[in-house]
Amino acid sequence: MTESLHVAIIGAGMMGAVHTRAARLAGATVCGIAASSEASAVEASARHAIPRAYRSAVEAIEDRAVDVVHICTPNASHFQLALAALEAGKHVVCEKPLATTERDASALVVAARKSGRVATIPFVYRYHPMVREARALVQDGTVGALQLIHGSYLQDWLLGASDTNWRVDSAQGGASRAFADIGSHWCDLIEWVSGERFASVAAILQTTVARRPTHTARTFSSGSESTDSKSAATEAVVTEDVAGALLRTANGVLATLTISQVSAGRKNRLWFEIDGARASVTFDQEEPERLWVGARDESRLLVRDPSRGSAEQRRLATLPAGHSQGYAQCFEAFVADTYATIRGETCIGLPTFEDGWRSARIVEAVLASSREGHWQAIH
Ligand code: SOE
Repeated sequence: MTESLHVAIIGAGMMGAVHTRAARLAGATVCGIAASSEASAVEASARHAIPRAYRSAVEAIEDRAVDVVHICTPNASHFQLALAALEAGKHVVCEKPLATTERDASALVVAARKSGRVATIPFVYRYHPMVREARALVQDGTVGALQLIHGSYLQDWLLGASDTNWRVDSAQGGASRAFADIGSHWCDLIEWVSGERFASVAAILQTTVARRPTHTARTFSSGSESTDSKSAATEAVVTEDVAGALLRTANGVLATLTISQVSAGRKNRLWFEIDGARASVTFDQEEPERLWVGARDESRLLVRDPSRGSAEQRRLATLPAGHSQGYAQCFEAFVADTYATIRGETCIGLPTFEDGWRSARIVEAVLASSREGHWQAIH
């Protein structure tokens, strides 16, 4: 039996809990947790039965017992923490976006390459078994030459004028909010499933809720993804609630994308369709057990089934057909693949810091296009 990996979690919010659970299910020992203050680290360590509450993130990174550091803090802290963890010789799992600027994301890729450590980023929707099936259908020619890609990623958790979160604050979340937070998932997924690379973009970002309560949470303490600590005062919102983007791939395929965090009733609806010369494939993250395959004569609904379909669908379908898998299993598979890679195995489609940097380049082109009002190249 291989020895269990030892893990430190930095960040005690919703994502800290998701990472802790996935680390344990993948067989790791969670040694300790750091939060925005020692008191919240103590509280989180008791809540998750984690033996050690670190006094600071630095203490977590310097813990000699730790092999892997999971960074689950607000975006603006990712760069410094990931860099420090790599320099301390740790493997790193860093929440997305990898950094709030393309330059910092690129520096992290350099640091990761130099360290020789495994450095991954949870673009976890790649881990839906039916997403793997969609990719296989593109790769085996079932879909045929690509004609058009379209889709959206819609949420409603910031619909109300009283809703806020650290992500709204550009100092903590970065210059782009909705696009960097969820548009990044869609772009990563499409490039990975279709094999295409976006080469240019024309985008418009808009703020639809002009003022929101001033956010008062400390650096990375919030316990939920929805609204958290806020004051009665309001302030002008500078990050976008909605975005529209036209993209063209290097092979000339057109893609259209709609992003929103203010679409009533849409909770986490990442949806895409890839239309080819022979067939179309459609995936909906809120109905992840199925994949619609459209054809002129006869359309089909494929259902996740560990005994059917592509090798990667079978590998990731850990529950029998009809016993729903979802987001949690995606996250668990991503963390398990990260640890398997640390042990020297090769895992298909593991998103790394290179993918985080790629995403930062797309986000920066989107911001520039919206600001300047014209097409931008994506390098
Ligand atoms: C909030 O918009 C959020 O939690 C994102 O930050 C995640 O990356 C996405 O998977 C779900 O929504």
